[in-house]
Amino acid sequence: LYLEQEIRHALDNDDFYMVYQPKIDVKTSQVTGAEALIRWHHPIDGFISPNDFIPVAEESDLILKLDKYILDKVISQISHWQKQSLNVPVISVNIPSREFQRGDIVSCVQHTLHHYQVIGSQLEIEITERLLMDHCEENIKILNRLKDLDIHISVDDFGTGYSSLSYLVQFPCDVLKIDKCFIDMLPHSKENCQIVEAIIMLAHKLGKDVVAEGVETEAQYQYLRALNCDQIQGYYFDKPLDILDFAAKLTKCD
Ligand code: G
Ligand code: G
Ligand code: NA
Ligand code: MN
Repeated sequence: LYLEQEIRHALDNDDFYMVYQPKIDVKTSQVTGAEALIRWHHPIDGFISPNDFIPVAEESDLILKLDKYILDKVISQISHWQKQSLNVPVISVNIPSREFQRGDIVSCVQHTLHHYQVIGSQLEIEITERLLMDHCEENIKILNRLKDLDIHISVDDFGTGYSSLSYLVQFPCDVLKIDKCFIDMLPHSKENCQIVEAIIMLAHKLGKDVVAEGVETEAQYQYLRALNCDQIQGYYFDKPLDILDFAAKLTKCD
């Protein structure tokens, strides 16, 4: 209950902020995307991980408020960078699967994009594999409405859940993100190599792009490059960056 009250307080005080972790195009080595991740320095307790407070928010309707807050922060930031004539890549936001069942994600996103005059194709929503299973028909409708707004959809932590391949085929998603746990053991574990290779082939056959997350070494990067993985996200290139450091990576429009 303490944490729940503190989250409410932090929302009112605007104590959260977002950091942005670049996604690198394997072929061109350019930053072609970024994942927005929330951070919180509590005035007394110090840094609190989203691993600790997101689940608390998810237990109540607080998550709906938090997601609106995050969407507002990220979309206003995109607009701000664009006003500085920066080439802003596609920015992704994590939306927990409960949001799809309880909140009105589509109208919230649509309203916020319109408010800041940002086009839908600037935004990506990272959903979890769990969403592919829960409330399947309903969720497909919602994802299709997001796609109608030109928003990209990616499936996060792919390979760790229990999505069946038939759901994957039905789902209107553009990107699969291979979970870090498979990347960690590359290229030494033969099994993990086979899994990663199979996911990349599957994704490409389905017309989807693949992002490898948690890439930390040159050897992992080279291996993924050889397998034709599309994008890389991980400490090997960049940690999540604050807004100034991230903006410094972007080129200017001419
Ligand atoms: O960035 P970090 O490794 O600390 O994130 C820890 C966990 O918290 C990850 O599972 C990540 O997906 C989640 N997380 C980070 N930022 C957000 C956010 O803005 N919204 C949601 N729903 N989850 C987030
Ligand atoms: O659950 P999700 O995939 O959204 O979580 C992403 C989390 O992974 C973020 O908290 C981010 O800080 C973390 N992360 C990103 N790249 C790396 C990496 O190379 N190594 C480690 N250990 N964590 C990473
Ligand atoms: Na994510
Ligand atoms: Mn992930």
